[in-house]
Amino acid sequence: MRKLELHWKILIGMVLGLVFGFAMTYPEWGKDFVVDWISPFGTIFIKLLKLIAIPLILASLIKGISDLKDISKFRNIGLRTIGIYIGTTTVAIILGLMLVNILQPGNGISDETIDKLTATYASDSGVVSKLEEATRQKESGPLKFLEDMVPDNAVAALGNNQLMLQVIFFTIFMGISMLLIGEEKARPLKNFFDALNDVVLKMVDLIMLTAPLAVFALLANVVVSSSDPEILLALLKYAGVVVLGLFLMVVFYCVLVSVFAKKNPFWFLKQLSPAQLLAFSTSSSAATLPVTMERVEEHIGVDKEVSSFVLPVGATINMDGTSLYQGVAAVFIAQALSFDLPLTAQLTIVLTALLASIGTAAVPGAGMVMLVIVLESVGFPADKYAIGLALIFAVDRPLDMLRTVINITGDATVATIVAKSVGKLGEPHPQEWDDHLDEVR
Ligand code: DAS
Repeated sequence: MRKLELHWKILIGMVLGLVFGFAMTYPEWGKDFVVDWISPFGTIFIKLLKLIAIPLILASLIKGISDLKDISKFRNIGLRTIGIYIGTTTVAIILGLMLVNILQPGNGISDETIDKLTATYASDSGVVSKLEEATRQKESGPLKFLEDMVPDNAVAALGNNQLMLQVIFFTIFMGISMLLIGEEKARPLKNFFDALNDVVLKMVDLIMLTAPLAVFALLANVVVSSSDPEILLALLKYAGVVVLGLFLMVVFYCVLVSVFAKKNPFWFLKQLSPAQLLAFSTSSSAATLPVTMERVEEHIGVDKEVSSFVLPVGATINMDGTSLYQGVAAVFIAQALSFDLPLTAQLTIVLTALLASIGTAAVPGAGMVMLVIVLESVGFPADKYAIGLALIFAVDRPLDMLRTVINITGDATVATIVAKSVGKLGEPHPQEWDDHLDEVR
């Protein structure tokens, strides 16, 4: 049988995981069996990917900057990247607000559904923990994220996935300093990071060989943990508006790739698909980052000098899917609870959803935490936050999976068009994952 490409194996693992998950919803022991004996394989996979995300950022960013040989090029790439990130996120939020105002998903919700959702979820530990996290975020000042970016302990920063921005800051600082001391003096350190980069990419390949089993476990767990179908049905219109917006964002990215990178958008999506499947399965941009980098560099042809900066920064601050979702969710909750949101308030949402998506951590469910910041910005009554989150909690996990796919697709799109704009978009040089099997046998 022709050797199946890995992303087909991943897709098969996902489908089997969904089928197995549904099957396990029937026997009463089914959910516990999946949670206790299947789900851990998915958790281990996510931990492995997040484990190597930090050394990969460190090695590839140092290599990327030191290969530049000229700091002005780095500044050029950095400014273009941040500018386009802000642009695509703003488009996402405005698109979301247009759709939720036109389709009005919140005005169709009946009072008994609102009462049922409130009774079921308002005091749910998932909602309560998100409200507590949002309070902690709110108590910090507007420049807290800038302050947090500077680590006071390089080793600790390297060891903590949540503070990926700190690692990026430390690595950029170190890379620029390497450029300043001159190529000769920095060579031993550059050779070390070049080798580290190759080793870590090999580790990504090896971890990816377990991906089919991991996504099987992750999807089975999502199914057994989902809410009852009746509630999902009540929120179908709201979920439909988010999904429609996310789909239109993919169309937007296809236009950008076609016009500015001169690449066939369907070819682009196919090359990126393994990373998108992982983003869907893991709901974590951070966990998916090593695979996004591997796909963008080796299968789309973006030079490391661009991808090593654009993708790690994008995984932490560029979340177009999340920002669109936050715009839709905020207005949906206001509609459902008859809280009036004039146009001026919605313009405020554009700014706060942009900032909220920058501050959203690249981990599952983080987008819902920052939604509270958006609600507060438009004067939504604080005593109704729990009810508001309760209205959308039941469908948040599948929507989180989809918005994470859009988040990493947006990052890959920007990396591709920035690379093209600075002449660093070459030919793909794919190293198929399975090819490494022969080497390690
Ligand atoms: N799951 C987040 C991510 O990793 C996005 C979100 O929670 O909205 O991109």
